[in-house]
Amino acid sequence: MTDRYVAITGGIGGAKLALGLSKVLAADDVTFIVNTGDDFEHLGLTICPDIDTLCYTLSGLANPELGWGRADESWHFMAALDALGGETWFNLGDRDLALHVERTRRLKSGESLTAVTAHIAQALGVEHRVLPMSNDRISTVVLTGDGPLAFQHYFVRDKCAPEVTGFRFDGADRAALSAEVVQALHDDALAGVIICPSNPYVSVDPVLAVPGMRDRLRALTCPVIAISPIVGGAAIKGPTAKMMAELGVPSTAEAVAKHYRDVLDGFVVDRADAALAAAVEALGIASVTTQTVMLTLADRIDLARDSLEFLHRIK
Ligand code: FO1
Repeated sequence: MTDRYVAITGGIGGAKLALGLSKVLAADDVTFIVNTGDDFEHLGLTICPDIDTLCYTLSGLANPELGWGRADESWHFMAALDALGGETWFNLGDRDLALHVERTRRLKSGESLTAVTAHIAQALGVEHRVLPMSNDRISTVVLTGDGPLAFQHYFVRDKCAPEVTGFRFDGADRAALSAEVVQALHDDALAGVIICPSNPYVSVDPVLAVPGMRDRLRALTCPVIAISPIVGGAAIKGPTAKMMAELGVPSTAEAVAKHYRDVLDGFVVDRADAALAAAVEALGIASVTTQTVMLTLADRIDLARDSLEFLHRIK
C-alpha cells in the first residue's frame, strides 16, 4: 500500500506548495482539500477563487505575475463592462470568464461543487484530486472597524485596508464535509495531512470550521503538520501579518503554530525563524527548520520533499 496524503490549501501561497507536492507525489497519492470561504456570486456567476488558483497552478495555466487567473489573458470583457458603467472592481479575464460561466451553468443544473470541480480540473489537465471543503456554501465575512465585509469586498475592493477585528464563516454551522473529503481523511493508507502556508484566518480556518473537520484531524493516527506562512515576522504574500497585528497577535511563526495547536503534531518554520523552533516545541509540537520561501519550481519541490520527510520522521 503506497502512502497517501491530504493537503489543505487556499490562496496563492498554498497553491505553490501544492504544485511542489503534485510534482513529487503521484495523482492517487495526494488529495487537495480547498477553502471555499472566498467563493461568492458576482455578475450572476459563481466564483471560486481558491479552487481556480489551485487548478490553474496545477495545470500550468496560472498567471505567474498575479498568482490568480490565467496566463496569456485578455481583458476585453472588463473593458466593455467598464464602458457600460458596470461593476469592475473584481477582474475577470476573458479566458477565466469561460470557467465561471461553465461552473455556474453546471451548478444551476444541479451538479455538486465537488462534481463541477472534478470536471473543470480534468478539462484543464489537472491529474490530482481537487476537493472543495464542502458542497455547502460557507462565506467568510471579515469583521472590521468599518463593519462586517464580505471577503472579496475586504480583500479585492477595499484592498485589505480596513482594520480587522475578527472573522465569521456564515453557513458553516449548517454545512457538512463532502463524502469525498470524509473518504480522503478515512483512508487506511493516509500517512499525513499537510496544512499549506496559507493565511490561517481566511484560508485555513474556514476549512477547519466545517463541522467535523477539527475532530477528524484530531482523531487521525497519522501526523498533521503545517508550514508557516510567516517568515521573519512578515507574510510572504497577502495580509496575514497585518491581520495578526490588528488582532493583537504577534506576527510570528510561533503564533501561527499556537493558532493551530489543537490539530497540529508538527510545524515547519523558515531558517530565518530557527530561533523560534524551541518555542514551538515547548507547545508540544515537533518542529523543523528549512527554506519555506518558494521563489522557483525547485523551491516548491524541495519544500514538498522536506515536508513529507518531516511527516515520516514524526510518525
Ligand atoms: N485578486 C485581486 O487582488 N484582484 C482581482 O481583481 C482578483 C480577481 C480574481 C478573479 C478570479 C479569481 O479566481 C481570483 C481573483 N483574485 C483577484 C484573487 C482572489 O481574490 C482570491 O480570493 C485571493 O487571492 C485570496 O485567496
